[in-house]
Amino acid sequence: MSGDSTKSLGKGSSPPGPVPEGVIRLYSMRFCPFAERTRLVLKAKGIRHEIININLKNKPDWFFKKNPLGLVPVLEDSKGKVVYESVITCEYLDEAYPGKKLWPEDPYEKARQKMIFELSTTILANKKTTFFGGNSVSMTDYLIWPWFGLLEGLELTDYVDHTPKLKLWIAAMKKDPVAGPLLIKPKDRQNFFELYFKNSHEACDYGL
Ligand SMILES: N[C@@H](CCC(=O)N[C@@H](CS)C(=O)NCC(=O)O)C(=O)O
Repeated sequence: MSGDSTKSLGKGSSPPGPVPEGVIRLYSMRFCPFAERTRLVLKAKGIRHEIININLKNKPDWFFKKNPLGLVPVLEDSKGKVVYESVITCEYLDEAYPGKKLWPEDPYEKARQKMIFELSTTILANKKTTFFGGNSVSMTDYLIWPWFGLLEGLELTDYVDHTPKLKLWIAAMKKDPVAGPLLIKPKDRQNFFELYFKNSHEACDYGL
């Protein structure tokens, strides 16, 4: 799994070569919560992958051929198949690759978890289990988690003090061997935002 911490490719860069056989490529950006969803699923399922970071403040022209919207995350495989939109990439990886299933196999259970995902903010405070889908981590947790990292970065976590169940979930996610290590230090995220909102071409490579 290479590329998580490599410098981003920007305007004027050459397009990367073909994706090696047996590997899936993720076009990402280190501070993007949407791309973090896909990175969590790749890691949770143990999928061999490489990451190419894109400079979102100075995008390469070739990137629009991967995703006409110019957004990360985007997946590309060795056959040239491309998938974008974070929830779609996560669902695709879960269905197309073996390993731990992050959505339940049972159609009703899956529908139920998707309803929980849609209603997550309301359900957060009232849930009865540690994780959203039960007592172990599942897709819903990974889809929601990046936004909590973001709140930490913005030092907006005070409201969690009034929702003990949410507090327990955050503590459990921080201990998860997939999600915990991907958490970005609040200071790094703040410094990234400062550059990003100044439209600095250096923002996406902050800290490298
Ligand atoms: N709906 C998209 C949103 C993705 C998105 O907004 N990604 C941001 C980075 S966090 C992006 O690529 N921004 C570049 C831009 O807005 O030009 C998804 O879920 O994948």
